[in-house]
Amino acid sequence: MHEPKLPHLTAADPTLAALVEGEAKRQHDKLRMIASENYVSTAVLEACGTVLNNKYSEGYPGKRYYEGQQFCDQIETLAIERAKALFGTEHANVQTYSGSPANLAVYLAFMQPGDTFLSLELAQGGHLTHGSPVSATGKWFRPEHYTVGRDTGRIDMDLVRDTALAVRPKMIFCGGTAIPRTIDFPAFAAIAREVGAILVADIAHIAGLIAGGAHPSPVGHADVITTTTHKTLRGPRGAMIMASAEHATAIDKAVFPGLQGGPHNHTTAGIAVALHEAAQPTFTAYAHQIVANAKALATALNERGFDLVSGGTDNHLLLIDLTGKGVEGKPAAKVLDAAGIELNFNTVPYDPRKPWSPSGIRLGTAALTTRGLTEQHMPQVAAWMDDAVTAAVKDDTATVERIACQVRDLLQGFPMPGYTD
Ligand code: DSN
Repeated sequence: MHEPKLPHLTAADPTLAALVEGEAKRQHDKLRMIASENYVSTAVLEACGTVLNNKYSEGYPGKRYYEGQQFCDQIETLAIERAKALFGTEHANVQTYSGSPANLAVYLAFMQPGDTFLSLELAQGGHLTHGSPVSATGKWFRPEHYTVGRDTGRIDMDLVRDTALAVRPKMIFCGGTAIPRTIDFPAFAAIAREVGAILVADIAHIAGLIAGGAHPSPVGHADVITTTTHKTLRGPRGAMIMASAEHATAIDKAVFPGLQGGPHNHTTAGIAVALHEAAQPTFTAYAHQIVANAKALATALNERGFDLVSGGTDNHLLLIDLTGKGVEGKPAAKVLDAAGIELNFNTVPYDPRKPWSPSGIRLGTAALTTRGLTEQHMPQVAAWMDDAVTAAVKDDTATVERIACQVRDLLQGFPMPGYTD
């Protein structure tokens, strides 16, 4: 059953309530390994489902365009102060609706249409909003890209510098959605300084690792930091922008009134709770366990002949080229899902295939760490993945069903926030 319980929803709209209950059980029974997902706490769920949904608060604490802000001002201030304390930044904006609007706000703050910026291409591990041709950021601005080494699978900092010197970008993005290795923030900062560019660190994937001390921080190196709040940071679906004091006004004006109207106060409350949770000692242990689990899984998959981009991982994320296993990413992801292992098909660097049917899969260990799994479980997870990928090649449904049962049995012993048996 969903936790908190849903008696009012069940009475008012049983159809919808049944769908939510179905999703809760699905999340309980699956080994959730989509690298950008997690389980929020029941406290976060409660905060997001309150009467804060009823309130408009255009503006910022102390300077709103609507009355009745006695409590919403305090809630947003709490979230801002907690973000600043957790990450050690001078300024935080907690209003952006999600990661893409947060990144768009940064363009609005620092760029004019047609200006050049430098980033990692989506197909190499970047993000849509880092200048993909199908994104507004690729249509309205002029993206130039650095790449990862063809042989190493790692970002080539010499190439970043050479490209920056050649194209003189106004802004440089580091970070992305499929980068299994540590981001060298000091090296990016040195290059940005040399060419006079604003350095933006998009830490959406690794924010929880940074908060928990399991990845170096961009603070003191990047001019601006954007992050979603729902990945390793384990908050509700939302985003934040952090910066030094000198950029505070530009960022705030870009978010409101530049791009958005009223902030979603219920989400702001959930973010405040998640930031409080992330400041506890248990969160440090969780962040380090995510990385330990990812490394153990990488070792076990390597032993089974999986081809990991860059050979392994430094963080929560593994990117795997399945070409050598004789199956494409999409059919493999579908069979793995049927086997109770949820991840996503993904391009790998220099992928000869298209994004809708790429060569690889991407997975992460944040959600299974929240459930309580540790390194000792990772050889078993790797074995299930190997068997499921082989089953995908052979169209072996009996094996897929066997793994799904075994996954469900294992997960019975690991409680899920937001669900009770
Ligand atoms: N949030 C991104 C991810 O899955 O990594 C996609 O925008």
